[in-house]
Parts: sequence; C-alpha cells; structure tokens
Amino acid sequence: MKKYLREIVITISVAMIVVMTMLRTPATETTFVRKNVVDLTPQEKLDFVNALKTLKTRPGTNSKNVSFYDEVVAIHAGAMTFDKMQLGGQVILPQDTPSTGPASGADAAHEHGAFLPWHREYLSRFEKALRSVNPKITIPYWDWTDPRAVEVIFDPNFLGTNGSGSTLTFEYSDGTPTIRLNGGPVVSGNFSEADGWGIVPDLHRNIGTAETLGTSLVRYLPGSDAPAGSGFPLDKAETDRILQSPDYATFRPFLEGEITINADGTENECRNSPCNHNLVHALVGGTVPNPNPNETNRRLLTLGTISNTPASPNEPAFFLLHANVDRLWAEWQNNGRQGGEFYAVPGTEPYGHNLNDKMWPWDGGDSIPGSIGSTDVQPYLPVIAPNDIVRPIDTLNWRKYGYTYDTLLKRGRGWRRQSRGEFPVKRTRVPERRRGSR
Ligand SMILES: [Cu+2]
Repeated sequence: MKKYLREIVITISVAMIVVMTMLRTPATETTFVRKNVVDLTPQEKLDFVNALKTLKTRPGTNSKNVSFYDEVVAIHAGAMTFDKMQLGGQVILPQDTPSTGPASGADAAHEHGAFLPWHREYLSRFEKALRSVNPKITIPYWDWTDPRAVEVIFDPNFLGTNGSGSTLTFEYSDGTPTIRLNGGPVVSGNFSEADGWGIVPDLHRNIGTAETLGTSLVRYLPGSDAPAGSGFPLDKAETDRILQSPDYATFRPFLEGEITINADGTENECRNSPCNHNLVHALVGGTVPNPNPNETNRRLLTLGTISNTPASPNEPAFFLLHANVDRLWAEWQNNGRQGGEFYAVPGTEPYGHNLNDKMWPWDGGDSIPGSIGSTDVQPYLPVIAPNDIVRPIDTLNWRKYGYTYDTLLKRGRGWRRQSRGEFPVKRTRVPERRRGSR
C-alpha cells in the first residue's frame, strides 16, 4: 500500500513539474499570414486603408515635420540617390549634391543583389508600423498574374481608381506605334488629396527632370483593353519561369525585371520595355519610350507616382506589389534555397549588396545620401539608431520576421528541399557590373 502511495506521489510530482515547465515556456510567437489581395474581406480592406491613413497623419522623427508615412517614402528616395544612373542607365537623375560614403556608386535598394533583402526589411518595418495601428494587419500581396487583382486593388472603395483629366499621345518617328495614355491626378476615393492623401512635393519628383509631380497621387493605369504586355494581368508562364531560376544571379534580375528568360532558355535584357516587377511600376504610373531621341539621358519617360521609382511608395499599391516580389523570393527560397549560398556570389556586388555588407539606411551612419535635383533628402529622413544595423544575411529567413504567405502554408511548412525544376540558361547578357558602370 505504501509503495502505491509513493508511486502516486511521484507521478503527481512529475506531472506538476511538466505542467509548470509548460507554463513557463513562452508561447511561440504568432506568425502573420500575408494574403492575396483578392481574398481580403471588406473589413480587412477597410482596416488596411485606415492603418495607411493613420500613418499618414502620425508624426515622424524628421526635421521637416512630415508624417511617419512620408518619412518611409524618404527612405526609399534616399536609397536611390547613391547612384544617379537609374533603370540601367535609361534615366539619369539630376543631382546637385552626390552621396558620400562606402554605399556611393550604386542604388542602395535596386538593380543589385540587395534589391530583395532591402525591400524585405523595408516592408517588414512598415508592416509592423501598420500593426501598431491595428494588430491584425498584414500587407496583402498583388499577384500580378491574377486576372482579378487590378479590379480589386483599384476599386473606388479600396486604393481608388485611375487618375483623370489627362490624355497623353506619344508619336514616334522610328516606327514605334503611337501610344495614348489616360490618367493624371487621383481626384476621388481614399487616396485623393481631398480625402487626406496629400503628397510632399519634394518627395514626389520626376526621376528624369527632378521636377515635382505635385501634391496628388498620379496614375496612368492601362485600360482593360490594353494589348498583352501593355496591361494586366502579366504573363503567368513568365512569372512561373522566374521561380525556376537556378541561382540568385538569374533570379534577382529576372524578378526585378532587368532581364527576361523565354521558355527555350534564351535570355533578353528588358531595355526598352520593362519586365516583371519593373513592368508593374511602369504600367500603374505610366512609362513610355521618350519620343525625343536627342534626350539620351532620358530614354524612358516616367509619368506618374509609382513609375518615378524614388517617389513610388507614395502610391499605396507599392506595398502590395512589393509583398508579391517578396513572396516570390520566399517561394524560391522555400524550394531548398534558403542559405547564403543562394545569394549573390561573394565579391560580385557593389558595397551594400554583398551578404555581409551593411545596407543603408541601417548602416550606422556610414554613408550619406545625395540630393534629388536640388532637394536634400536628409531632413526628411527619420532618426535611425547607430546600432540599428541590417545586412542582407539578416534578411534571408522571412519567418524570422514573424510572417509568411498563404501560398507557403498551402504547400506545407518548413525549409524543405524539393526537386527543383530548372530551365537551361543560355548566358548571353553582359555581366551586371559592366551594365551599371559609366
Ligand atoms: Cu523600391
């Protein structure tokens, strides 16, 4: 009898220890799921719009007294002042004051390896700010191959419709067919100036002239009758091929839109017509070849807010577009390519873009941005702590940030290695460094 009593006491004690240990173990942090924008409920859309608009009125820490949201825009603009040559040299940003420091000479956020790490960090910080308004929010993504997406995003009750009041005609002497674009300032809906979405003119400049685009969001969306390649949705087979890229040196420029790879493996540079991520920027904001062949510094004309890349986060659709870019990177990584060996080959990138480089603006103040035209970006930037350092290597695991994508949940969790269907790559393009050099 005594023996049984002792066993019961031991059993109860062990059970109590187990329970107490479980209570002391912190609950695993919630993973937020970024959803396809077409799957958002009306309430989720309302919450997202309200959070954006709250950040547009929240004070920042900059010396110009612009809002927290505007400060976020300034970070993106600032990153692009480290190299005045933009879009592969098709547009050259006028600049009175050049940048200084090790990051000088290359756009800190685009056209090089850190395009994906930089925007992953940038979006996650912005998403956390949105969640400080409403703890349920995640940034929805715009699957640009989804034929339903454009109508959902540019709905009058969500991000608002096309701009209006301006019809532009571009005629070419070299045989390029005449282009007509309809758009202009967005005058109604949640992101009209009248409804509180006023844009800081200094942070809303044309990338080719540095002239301001004004205080209203500007869109030149293609009509639903636009021919393939000039409208939405984008070609799904092409986006699927991006995910088949065998290495980061192919994947990053293919996704960003500097190159495209055909079904037979041949590779083309997207020189005169943008591709993939760049194409979405170009289509929403309006981008056409410059009809004046003498303007060799400006071979593309960028008309609206999101096609003038430094200013592009003034357009709320920017965040949906970049959530999709980040999702495609996460999917590519999730397919057995999670480590640093699936990033840019060491030493092949300009400073700020290699795996262990500090990325401006999270570089401890090592580099200072330049101006856009005569506009100094510095006073619009938030205060960033000197110990707030981020390197590409810190960004490779998106789950560490506490979010994932619905498409990854559907296909199972975890870093897993699958057989990778890869296409044959015929390398015909010039190396990345040569294209960026003057
Ligand atoms: Cu960007």
